[in-house]
Amino acid sequence: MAAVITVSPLLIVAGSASAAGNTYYVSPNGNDGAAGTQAAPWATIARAQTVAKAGDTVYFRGGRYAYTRATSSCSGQTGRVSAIVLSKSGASGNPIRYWAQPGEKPVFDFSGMRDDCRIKGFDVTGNYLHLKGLEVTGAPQNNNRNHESWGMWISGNSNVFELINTHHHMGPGLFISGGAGNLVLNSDSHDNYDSRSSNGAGESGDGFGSHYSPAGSPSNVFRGCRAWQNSDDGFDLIHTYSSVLIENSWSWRNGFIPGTTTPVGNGAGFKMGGFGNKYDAGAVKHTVRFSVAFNNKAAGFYSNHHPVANDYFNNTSYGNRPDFDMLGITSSGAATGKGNLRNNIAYTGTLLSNMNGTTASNNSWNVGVGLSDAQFRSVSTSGWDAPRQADGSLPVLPHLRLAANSALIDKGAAVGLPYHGSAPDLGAFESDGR
Ligand SMILES: [Ca+2]
Ligand SMILES: [Ca+2]
Repeated sequence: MAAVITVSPLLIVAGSASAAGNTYYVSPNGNDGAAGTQAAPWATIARAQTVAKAGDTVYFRGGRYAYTRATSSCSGQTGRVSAIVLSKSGASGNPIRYWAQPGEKPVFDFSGMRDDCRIKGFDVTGNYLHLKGLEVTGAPQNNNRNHESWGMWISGNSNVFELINTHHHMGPGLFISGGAGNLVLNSDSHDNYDSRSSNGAGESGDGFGSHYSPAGSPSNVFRGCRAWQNSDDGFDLIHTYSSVLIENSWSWRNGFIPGTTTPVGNGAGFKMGGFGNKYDAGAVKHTVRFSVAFNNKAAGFYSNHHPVANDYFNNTSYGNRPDFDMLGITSSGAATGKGNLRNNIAYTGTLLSNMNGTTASNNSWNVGVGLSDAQFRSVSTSGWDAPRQADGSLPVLPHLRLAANSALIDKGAAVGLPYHGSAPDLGAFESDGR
């Protein structure tokens, strides 16, 4: 049945005529035979997708959307199935929006799925989609013959994932596989642990990943994201051929069984590329800036045998082992330091590894300042998972921000990014210049 809708006025957007979209509703108490209106919502995102088109908005009412079976059968115990497939695309400047009803919390819960193969919770193959405010949890491994399942798998392009809270999957929380030009904005991925992986428990439970994107394709961007208590890495960029930008993001306590101090997976805060310890001529430069890693099992910032020097600008690494590990690889396969490091702070933990071969200046270890807790307003490692600000950006905490009289203020080098005062400060948080 077609939904009863109100036709909105036409808008002129960026020189092209574009109809303001229609609005639909989905509720855990809805019915896919209903009209899809606020008064008579649908029950499933799949039903909404059959109707929604570019420019439309689908609102999800709060509550639990529980899934027990995939859209197809497992081809075998190592096959792949999906609970939700978003294959219908929006258009440039005119996405299909799948948004939480403002003030409400829709939870997509895959923990009840019993499919005996690898499971994708969300399988996003479409382009120009905007998902916002959705909580995604529980993608299971129902056998021990695979490396992981996935909370969200993205092979589409030019999508926005905003205010996503993806957690407690038996595999990565959000995994971009071949997609390009996607923006992951103000999202959290945590407590992911693939306890039944065939290559070892916990070895694939990353928070966020970007992998396999083709050479020359637009960057995937992670901005304002947090990854914590994931069994493998917080952010992982292994095996990708298009540049990735990570900024204003935090990563902590990865590499342990969630909620414990028992080590399991790799445990890097930001794993910035690499190709399985091999040289690859297709490698490109990635960037991580204004980001914080602390108390990860292994490196806070890790080059992971990447063949190209990444840019590491204005990051703070605290209590990692080590804080910066710049292990790269030469074209002949030899180990060497690779990285361009400016304005970073390494404090506590084991600081630095594989720096020979990098270009590093104006970092905390270069400027002749003895670090102590007094350089910071706070060195607390609690509360980093606090609620976000009203606009979705990260909470403002005193932790690892520079004290008013810190000797690290204005000690940085200009790298083409905004700053206050006479020069950039060191670390992830620029002080106000006074
Ligand atoms: Ca990983
Ligand atoms: Ca400054």
